[in-house]
Amino acid sequence: MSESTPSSPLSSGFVALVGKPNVGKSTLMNAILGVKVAITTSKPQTTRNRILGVQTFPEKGQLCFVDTPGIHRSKRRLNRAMTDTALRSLEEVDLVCHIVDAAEIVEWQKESGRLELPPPERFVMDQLVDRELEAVLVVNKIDLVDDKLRLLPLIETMTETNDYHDAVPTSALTGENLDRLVDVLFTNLPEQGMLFPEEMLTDKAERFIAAEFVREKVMEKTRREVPYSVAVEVETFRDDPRRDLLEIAVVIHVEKEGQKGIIIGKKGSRLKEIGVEARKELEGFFGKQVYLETFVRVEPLWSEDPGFLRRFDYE
Ligand SMILES: Nc1nc2c(ncn2[C@@H]2O[C@H](COP(=O)(O)OP(=O)(O)OP(=O)(O)O)[C@@H](O)[C@H]2O)c(=O)[nH]1
Ligand SMILES: [Mg+2]
Repeated sequence: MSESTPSSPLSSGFVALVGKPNVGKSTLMNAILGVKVAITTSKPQTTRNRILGVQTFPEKGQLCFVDTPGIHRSKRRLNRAMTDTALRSLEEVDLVCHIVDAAEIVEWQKESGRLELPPPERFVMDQLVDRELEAVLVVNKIDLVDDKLRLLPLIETMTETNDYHDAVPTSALTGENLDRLVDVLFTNLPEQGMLFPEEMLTDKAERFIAAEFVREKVMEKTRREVPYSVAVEVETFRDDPRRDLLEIAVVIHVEKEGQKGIIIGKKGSRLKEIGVEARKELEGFFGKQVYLETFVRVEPLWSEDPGFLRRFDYE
């Protein structure tokens, strides 16, 4: 054995991050990767695609996270496709992190006087049990819970029932206990060496990331149905090495004329803000200057159009 060979075998595998919308799946993946690969907002149903994020731990192995859209019920075609994407991701993973919101759980337990998971979380759990998947319960957002002892009975019950190998309280926002979660994940993954080259970060193309960063800003700056009526597409992505400049042009698709007006804002003020903030993030991610152009286009009822949904890899 050479000096650089790790003493214990390397474990690795695909780890799906699943749960209801807005529980912190994407925040948790970004926190462990140390890079923002998946967009996050305070609004539910932010993630729409399956996103791979790989983190290599030279001494331990590789965690290949599969971030997924939040599992929820809806009549809308886009939303049904999102939940289908999340459930389909379960077919190809070694381990599942079922992420729940600690504050919501504590609230529900107080109201109902029951120790089990609330119905939407039970629905997710049943999907894992039906598929006989190896799973870990992640009780996230513990920074929002004052009386953390209230979580202990749930954590005990959940591991006793054998539905989960372990239950780990975390805060993806503050980073609390994420190192413990990483250790728990490694103990539940097969010893199979590294699956990807060390420098691998994601399977998503630069164009996808660029479009998503813009969509994040649109979602943050709009309300009601508007954040859910937006799809962003990169029309131009040109790397000019001579000038160390990235030229990116995106189209923000909306469903109605009124939504176009909202996104553009008074004298173009909102679209300008979106552009400035997205550009800053893109420059941080790509490590070079970005020239970003934004256009808004009306595409009536795109969220019900199978062709459009396929074009965005939503369906
Ligand atoms: N206080 C607190 N907020 C958190 C924590 N983790 C995530 N959040 C916040 O919760 C919101 C939702 O986070 P996301 O990571 O987008 O949640 P998600 O589960 O990926 O949501 P969808 O993609 O919509 O399914 C954001 O405002 C995050 O900043 C946490 O541990 N504590
Ligand atoms: Mg997400």
